[in-house]
Amino acid sequence: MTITITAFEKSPDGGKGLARDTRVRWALEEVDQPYDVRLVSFAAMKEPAHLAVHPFGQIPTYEEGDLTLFETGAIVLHIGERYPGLLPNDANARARAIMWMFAAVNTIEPPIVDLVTARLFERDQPWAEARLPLVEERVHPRMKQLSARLGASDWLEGEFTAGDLMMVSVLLRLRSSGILDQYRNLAAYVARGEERPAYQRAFADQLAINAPTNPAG
Ligand code: GTB
Repeated sequence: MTITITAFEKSPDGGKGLARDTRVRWALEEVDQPYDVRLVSFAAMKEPAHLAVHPFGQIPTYEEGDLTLFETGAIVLHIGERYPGLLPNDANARARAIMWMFAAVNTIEPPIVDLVTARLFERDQPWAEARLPLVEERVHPRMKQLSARLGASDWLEGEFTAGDLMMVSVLLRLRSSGILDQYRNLAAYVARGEERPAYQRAFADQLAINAPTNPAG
């Protein structure tokens, strides 16, 4: 059955892989499933055809036969349950991997999104200078706690799982702030994720669409 995802027609990051379709691409590459991509413009995302697939008018979405999904956590979980390679067979290990997926999107990602928003989109606001340090301060406790838990391990629960895929994807958005590099084991963890051949393929595929030199972009 053909899998189709949606992605930005032109990602604002110019192909750095920070838009959330990259994590879905990565999951599909990890489980070796081919997929099509339907590119959507910002305007098209708010039109009825796309809103029927994604009620909040965002990317990415996932279509497979009569199944339509939005929310990257749900999409990656579905991929992990449908195809081997991302979730352990052992029930407890599987539950722990899913726990880390939730931790990534529910505990780690929100302060990071606030920081990215403050750094990139609120810079010109009169209150930006006062707000930025506050937002940064909220990221550090989570980084410290995650760093302590990961310790010297390669992955959060022994083997690589969908929990790592989501966590690395979320942490990647911190890199440009310089904060990720302040936590050496987390920076190395993210680099390990990026070194995976499946990530490399996912990254290259989104770059092919979004690179500034792409005449179609
Ligand atoms: N919780 C949802 C999920 O995980 O699927 C969040 C989806 C989401 O935020 N999608 C964004 C979107 O469609 C794209 S990824 N935004 C358009 C809109 O809301 O109108 C967020 C994003 C956008 C751009 C960059 N960038 O350029 O660096 C990085 C991340």
